[in-house]
Amino acid sequence: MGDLLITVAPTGAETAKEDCPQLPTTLEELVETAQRCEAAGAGMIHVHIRDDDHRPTLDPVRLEETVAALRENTTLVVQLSTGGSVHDPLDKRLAVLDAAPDSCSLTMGTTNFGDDVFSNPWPFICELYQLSQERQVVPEFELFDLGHVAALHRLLGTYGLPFGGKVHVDLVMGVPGGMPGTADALVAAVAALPSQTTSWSATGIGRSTLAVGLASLSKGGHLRVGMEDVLTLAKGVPVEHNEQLVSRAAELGRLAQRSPMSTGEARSLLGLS
Ligand code: KMH
Ligand code: ZN
Repeated sequence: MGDLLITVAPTGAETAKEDCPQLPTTLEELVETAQRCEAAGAGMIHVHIRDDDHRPTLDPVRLEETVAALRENTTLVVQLSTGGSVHDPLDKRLAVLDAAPDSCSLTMGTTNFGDDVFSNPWPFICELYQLSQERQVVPEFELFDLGHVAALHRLLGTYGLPFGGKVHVDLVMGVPGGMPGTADALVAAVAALPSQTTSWSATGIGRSTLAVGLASLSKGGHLRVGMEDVLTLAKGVPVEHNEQLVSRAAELGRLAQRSPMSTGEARSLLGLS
């Protein structure tokens, strides 16, 4: 029996292929990545897709093809990003649910995102949440800041539990503009989570990845890793494949006497089975 959910976020929307040729941006690369990450211990994949020029897209046909290909070639829980890139309009982000993924990300507030703004106005959050309930898609609540924890209390208090009845949260820490990627911030965020929360994971952006991962394990949380969040294994050592990050997460888990969940166990954790 596994008790550690490892989510892999292999691509993201912020890194350019020309700056990082090993970033999986084509469907073939994504499927190959997903298969190797599943074998290394991942239970869920958080997906951003790219167009033929490797630029972020929310093209509905591509999204559907991606969900189908991942289902055909892996048993991972398929989570589509509704965050997209900082330049994606809200209507296209809502339309992501048309691709009928198992899960979708749902960010609980607007955040300064480096020099950009990641826009998540309250009415958009409410519309996306209600749509996820209607379409029977399990949301993962992305919290970039302590204010987002308060917004999650408000959302659950207003609209009730998600489809499947489980509340899974992911703390995204260390974005320039959000909460820092530190153990102290993680402890504060976890202490403030709504009582309805059934599971939570954390990811630390860039060099905060290890501090956040270790803090999460020591507080009983789950892990998200991947090239969306970090591009080096150590200073000056680039990640060559997402599998390395998943394997390292599984190894950290083993040291903490946790073992990776199977994809079936991940589905029950998230209320998908
Ligand atoms: N690309 C970021 C602006 C999500 O996937 O839901 C937003 C993001 C969050 O990656
Ligand atoms: Zn994302």
